[in-house]
Amino acid sequence: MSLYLGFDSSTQSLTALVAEIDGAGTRIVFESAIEFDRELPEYGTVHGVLPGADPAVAVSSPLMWGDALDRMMRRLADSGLDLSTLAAISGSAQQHGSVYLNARAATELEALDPARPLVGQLAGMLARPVSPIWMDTSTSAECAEIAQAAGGSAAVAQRTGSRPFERFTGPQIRKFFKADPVAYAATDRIHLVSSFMASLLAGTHAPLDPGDGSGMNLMDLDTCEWWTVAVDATAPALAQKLPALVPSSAIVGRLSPFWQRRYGLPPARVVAWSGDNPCSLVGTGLVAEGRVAISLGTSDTIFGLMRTPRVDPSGTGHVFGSPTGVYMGLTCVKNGSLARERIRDAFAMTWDDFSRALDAAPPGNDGRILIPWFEPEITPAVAVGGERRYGLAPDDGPGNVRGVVEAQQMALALHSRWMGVDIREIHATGGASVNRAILRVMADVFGADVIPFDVANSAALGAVLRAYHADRLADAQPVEWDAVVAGIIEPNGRERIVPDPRRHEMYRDLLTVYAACEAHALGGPDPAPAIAAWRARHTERSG
Ligand code: XUL
Repeated sequence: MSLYLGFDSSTQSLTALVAEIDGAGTRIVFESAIEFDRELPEYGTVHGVLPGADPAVAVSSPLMWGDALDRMMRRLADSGLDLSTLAAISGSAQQHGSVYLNARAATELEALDPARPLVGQLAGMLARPVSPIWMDTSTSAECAEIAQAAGGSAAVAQRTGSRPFERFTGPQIRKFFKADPVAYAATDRIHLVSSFMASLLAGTHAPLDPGDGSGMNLMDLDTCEWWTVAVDATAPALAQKLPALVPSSAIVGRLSPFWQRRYGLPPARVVAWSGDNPCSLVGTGLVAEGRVAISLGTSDTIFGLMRTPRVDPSGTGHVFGSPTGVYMGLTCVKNGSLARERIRDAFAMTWDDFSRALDAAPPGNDGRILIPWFEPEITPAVAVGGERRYGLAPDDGPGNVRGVVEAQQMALALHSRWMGVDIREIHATGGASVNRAILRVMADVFGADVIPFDVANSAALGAVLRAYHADRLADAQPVEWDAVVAGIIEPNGRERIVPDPRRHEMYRDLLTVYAACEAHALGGPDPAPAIAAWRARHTERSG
């Protein structure tokens, strides 16, 4: 029986999951997380982000991510697990974030001293001390410049799967090149968080997989190669600085001598890392078309597998590569867990209080709407944060709790229509998916069964399963994806949450009100008539 290790390097924490996998089944034998703010306070992050004056800028520390990896490896080595049968390692990482390494990195990654912590040896390899991450919304000018040079937003979307987006790596690279051309010139390799972490494990520059590569506005979705037009439109000499693109199942090396000697680990295969959403696709078992998953994490995302790419004509959604070799559609809402926390903290609630408050306000919230754009939003694009309330008093605890939960689910429903999936079943994952009260709202808004999973971190689970899949492929004993996800992705039938048809009808109607409020918050007409009409219809019905 072999062991497989999967990491999830997310915005706020690093998780490691180890599973024993053989033909008969999968058993999770180790799970641990390092929360950056709490366990690595010396880096000074708040929710995994370095504080700064400009709310549009979001950067984090690549040294902190490396430090967390070193500490997690020690935890694993001290866990008492017999790691001699560790066959392969892969990982998932927050998407879009970039790490800038200088020319010394290539040799220094190979010659790390196992007697010394990783972090001290990493500092000298950085061409830029910070990494812009997916929460950054500061590159609208660069998006416009790239669009113009590459034939327009629609052309970029058609080729790369997404129109130029502020958080995507291409616009971020362009901003860095413009702001600090000297440091840009001294950059030898620009990694995503995923390929950076894989490089640390393998002790050499690791390539990128198409799942994460498609989050850059630089990759041709069709060929899975760099699209020269976008590369040239982004920054000079960029082609030489980008990692190679390889299939998601590629073995990028072996666990380097640094880790072997430092922690007595075996030379396990290192499999290409991918983005957290592509990994979650696998970790929620979505290896066939027709179902979707909703991940309630720092960002809330809705995604599903696509056999052929259908690009979003409205420009809000994305098509990424799927680790299974086809495509996935995704919509990302930025005001996810931090917006829920904002409301919870404003009323000094625990999560149990939050669930009780949600149940204390009526479904539909009497037509009162909260637009929870506490921070600048991605979907729809909102450059300056600021929440809006329609008929909702700011001091009404249950009303605001229901307001934030309903708004988030309605936003996901509204902005995922472009995927064209008739949603009958939703696989729920991410930290907040343990909250059944939230999942009930999800079921009612979508009119779909919601299936929660025992393993909330589907991204780390997806990384474990990808490691297993690639390892078997490398041994010329390939396992079909259906078989890889069978067993572990057995939805827990007992907990399936079934929608209430009457409530779903009500939410379908409320969705038009929500859309009117969103449109108003973006500068459109007053939604008061839509709200009043909804109230009249629903008071009549319940009266
Ligand atoms: C997806 C996105 C986020 C990050 C962080 O496009 O920006 O979901 O991957 O999790």
